Amino acid sequence: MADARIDDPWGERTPYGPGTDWPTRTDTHLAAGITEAGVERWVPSASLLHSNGDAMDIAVRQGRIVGVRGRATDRVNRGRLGPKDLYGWQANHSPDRLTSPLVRDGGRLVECDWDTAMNRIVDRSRDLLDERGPGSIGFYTTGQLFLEEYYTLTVLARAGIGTSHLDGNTRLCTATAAEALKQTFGSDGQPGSYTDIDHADTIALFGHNMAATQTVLWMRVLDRLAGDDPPALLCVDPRHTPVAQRADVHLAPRAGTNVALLNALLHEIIRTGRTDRDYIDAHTVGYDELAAAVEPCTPRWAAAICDVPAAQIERAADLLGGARRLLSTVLQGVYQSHQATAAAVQVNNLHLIRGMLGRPGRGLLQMNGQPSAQNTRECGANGDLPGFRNWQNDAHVADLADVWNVAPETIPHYGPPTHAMQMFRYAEQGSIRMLWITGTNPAVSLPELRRIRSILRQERLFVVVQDLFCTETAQLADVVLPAATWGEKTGTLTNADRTVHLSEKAVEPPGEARPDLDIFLDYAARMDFRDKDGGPLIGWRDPESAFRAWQRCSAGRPCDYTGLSHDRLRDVGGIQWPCTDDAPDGTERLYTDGFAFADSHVCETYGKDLVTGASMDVVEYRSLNPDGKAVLKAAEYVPLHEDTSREYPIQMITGRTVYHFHTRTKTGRAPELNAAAPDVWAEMSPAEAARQGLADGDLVRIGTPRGAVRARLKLTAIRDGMVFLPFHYGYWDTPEGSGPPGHGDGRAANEGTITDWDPVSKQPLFKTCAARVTLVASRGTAEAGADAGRVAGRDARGAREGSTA
Ligand SMILES: Nc1nc2c(c(=O)[nH]1)N[C@H]1C(S)=C(S)[C@@H](COP(=O)(O)OP(=O)(O)OC[C@H]3O[C@@H](n4cnc5c(=O)[nH]c(N)nc54)[C@H](O)[C@@H]3O)O[C@H]1N2
Ligand SMILES: Nc1nc2c(c(=O)[nH]1)N[C@H]1C(S)=C(S)[C@@H](COP(=O)(O)OP(=O)(O)OC[C@H]3O[C@@H](n4cnc5c(=O)[nH]c(N)nc54)[C@H](O)[C@@H]3O)O[C@H]1N2
Ligand SMILES: [Mo]
Repeated sequence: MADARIDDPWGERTPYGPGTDWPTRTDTHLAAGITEAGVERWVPSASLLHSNGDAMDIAVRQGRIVGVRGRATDRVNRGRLGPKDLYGWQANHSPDRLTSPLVRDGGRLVECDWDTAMNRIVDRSRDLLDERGPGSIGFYTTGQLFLEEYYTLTVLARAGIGTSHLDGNTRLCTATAAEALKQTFGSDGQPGSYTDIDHADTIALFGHNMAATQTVLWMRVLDRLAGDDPPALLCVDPRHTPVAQRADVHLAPRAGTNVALLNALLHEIIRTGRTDRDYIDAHTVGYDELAAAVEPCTPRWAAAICDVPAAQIERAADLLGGARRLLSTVLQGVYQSHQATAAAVQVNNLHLIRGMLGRPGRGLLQMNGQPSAQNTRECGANGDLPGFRNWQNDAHVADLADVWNVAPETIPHYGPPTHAMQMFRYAEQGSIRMLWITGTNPAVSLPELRRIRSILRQERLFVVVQDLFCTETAQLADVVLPAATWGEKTGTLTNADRTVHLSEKAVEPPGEARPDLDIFLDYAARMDFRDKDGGPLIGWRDPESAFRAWQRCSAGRPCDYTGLSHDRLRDVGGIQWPCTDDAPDGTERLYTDGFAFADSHVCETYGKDLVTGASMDVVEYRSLNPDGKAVLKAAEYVPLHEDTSREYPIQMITGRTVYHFHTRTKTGRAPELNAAAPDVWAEMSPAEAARQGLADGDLVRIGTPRGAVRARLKLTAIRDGMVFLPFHYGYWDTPEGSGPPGHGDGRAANEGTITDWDPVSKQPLFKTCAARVTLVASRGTAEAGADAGRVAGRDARGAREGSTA
C-alpha cells in the first residue's frame, strides 16, 4: 500500500453507526521485499509521532526494524495507522544517527567516550552548584520520552539538584490544555474518551486540524460520517482544512479572536435558554458571573471582531445548543493563539452549562500533541509537581517529600516552577549557566530564532543536548549525548485520552547510543544524589523498577497508575488511567459523578485570573469554590498584542502538514514522507495574493519585525489577510548557518514569530503575529525556478494536505 497512504492519508472507510463499535482495519507497512512470513518477531509498541497513541507492533528481522502493523485489538486505533506511523520508523536506521558522544574542543564538536562526556557534565554541574547554587542549572525536556524517563529526570532535577528550572517543550504544545483543565476542574486530566466519537451527535473542533494531526482519530470521525445517523460537524479554523471541508458549519475567524467568538457562542446558548440548569446548580460555581460577562457579547459584536458573519455564529450556536451528545476537541489554533487559556476555558464552560460531560458522547478533549506530553505533565517534568500536586499546598509538598524520602525544603516550592520561556530568559540574562536539553530542537521550534541562537551560542552557557541526530540545536551544544529511541528502549507512554501503552525494545540502538533513562541514571549515580537517610535518591535501575517508583508517587492522585504494570500493558494493550484496585480495567471517562479533583485539598491549583494570569491563594479558592465543584470562569476579549499595521498588513499563522513531524528529524529521513513535502511553502488566498501583486508559485519573502523566511507561494482556501507557514523546516540544506548563502532569509517559520506568551499557561504565541509578504522572484524566472523540480513534486501531493480546498 506504500504510496497509496501518501496520496490518501486516511485509507478506506469502515462506516459505523452511533453506539456501535468502531470496526477494525489492520494497516501494515513492511520494507520492500519483506512479507509478513519473513518477519521474525512482532514487538508491541505505540506511535511516537503524535499524541493519538496508535497501538502497533514493530516487525523485526535480523536485528533490524522492517516495518509496523497496527494492533486491531487496541481501543485507540483498532488496527489503523497514519502515514507517519507507517513510514516514520525508517529514521531509526538513518546513517547519520549519532553513535557516540561529542564534546566541544577548540570550538569543534569531536567524538569521545561516555566517560569523557559525562564527566564534563558532572564537573560543570558540581562547579555551578558550588559557585552559584541550584538555580544556575536548568533542564529543558520534551513530550517524546517515556514516563519512566521523565519521572527519573524530575527526581534528579527537583530533589537531586534542587532546581525549579525544569520544563518541557510541552510548554509550547499543551501547557494550555493542562492549564485550562486545572482552571475549570481543579486538576489536569482529560475528561473525555476517544469512544465519545462513537456516540456523539455533534462534534466541534476548535483550532484543531485533526485530519492532518491525528489522522487515526479523524478516520474514526470519517467512519461515523460515512455511517448511519452521522454526527454534525463544527470547525473553527481560519483555513479551509480537510476538517472544514467536511463541516456543516465552518467559522474562519481572524487569528487570535477565539475568546470573542466563544463568548458570543455562550451568549447565544444562554440567550436561547439551551442550558442545563440542574447540572449547573449541582456541579458548578460561577454561572451568574459567566452569564453576566457574556451578556453583551452578541453575535453581531463578535462578527465585527472575528470577521465572521453573525448569522454563521448563530448557526454554530444552534448546532452546539441543540446537541444532545456533544464532543469538542481543542488544539493549537486555540492553545498557540492569543488569549489561549481564556479561550480553552470557554470551551469547558460550554460543556458545563450544557451538562455535556461524563456520559457517552458527551465529552471534552483538551487535546495533547506529542506522544507522551501527558507523561511529562503527570511526572512533573513540565513546570508542575509530580502527580498533579499543588506547589502552593504544603501538604502536597510534604507528601512528595515523603515519597522521595527527602526534606520538604529540598523540593523548591517557594514560587511556581520556572516555565520554559522564562528559562531561556534566565539563560539570556546569565543566571542559568547550564541547560540540559533532551528530546527537543529549540533552535527550530522556539519563537524568534535569532534570539534563541544567540542565547545558545553564549560562551558562558554550558549546553548539553541529548538527541538522535546532530540537530540545529546540537550544533550549538558543548556536549552532545547520543540517545536511543522508540524501538530501541522500553517504556510507557500515555496518549491524549489517558490511554497508557507499553513500547518495548525491538532492536539494539546504533553504536554507543543509550536510552535516555540510562543516561539520567548514570548522571544521578555520578552526582551521588542521596536521600535524607544517606541512601541513594534514585533506587531504580531499569524501566520496570522506574515504573514501580512512579506508581508509588501517583498513588491516590488523579493520575493513579497503581493498577497497571508493564506485564498487564503487554497482555491487554492500552488501558486508561486512573487504574486502581477499584477500577482495574481503567477509567473511560472522568467526571461521571461530580468533580472530586476540584476539592481544595486535592486540586492542583487554586486558580488564576484568566486575563492577567495572577494566582489566587487557598483562602480565595475556598471562598469561590467551597464544595469542590467545577468552576465556570469568564474572560473578556482583549485585543491582540501585535496586530496588523501599514508596514505589516498580513496576519501570520504557522502549523503543520500531515506528512511531517515538527522539525522533521524523523519524517525528513523517511523517503516517502520527505518526498511528499520536501520544502517550505507559504499559503495565501487568491484574493489576498492578487491584492499583494503575487501569484501562485512565486518565491516570496515573509518578513516580520524579527526575521524573514523565503518560501514558495501556494494559493489555497484560507482567510484573506493571512499567510500560513508550516514550521517543520529548519536550516537550509547547507552544512552551516541558518540561511542560504547570499541572502539572510531563513527557512524556519520561527525566524519571524514573536517572543510573547499566554499570561496564564505561559504558552508562546505561534499563531498570531503581523507580517509583510513581498516578491523575491516570479514563478518561472531563473531564481524562482532553481528548485522547480522539487516544488512540482511537492505540489502534486500538497494538494491533498493542509488547507487546499
Ligand atoms: N502530521 C503531524 N501531526 C502532528 C504533529 C506534526 O508535527 N505533524 N504534531 C503533533 C503535535 S506536538 C501537536 S501539538 C498537534 C497539533 O495539531 P493541530 O493543533 O491540529 O495543528 P496546527 O497545524 O498547529 O494548528 C491547527 C489549526 O489551527 C489553526 N489556527 C491558527 N490560528 C488560529 C486561531 O487564532 N484560531 C483558530 N480557531 N484556529 C487557528 C490553523 O489554521 C491550523 O489549521 O499535532 C500533533 N500531530
Ligand atoms: N512556529 C511554530 N513553532 C512551533 C509550533 C507551531 O505550531 N508553530 N508548535 C510547537 C509544538 S506544539 C511543539 S510540540 C514543538 C515541537 O518542537 P521540538 O520538540 O523541537 O520538535 P521535534 O522535531 O519533535 O524535536 C524532538 C527532538 O527529539 C529528538 N528525539 C526523538 N526521539 C528521541 C528520544 O527518544 N530521545 C531523545 N533524547 N531525543 C529524541 C528528535 O531527533 C528531535 O531532535 O514545536 C513548537 N513550535
Ligand atoms: Mo505539540
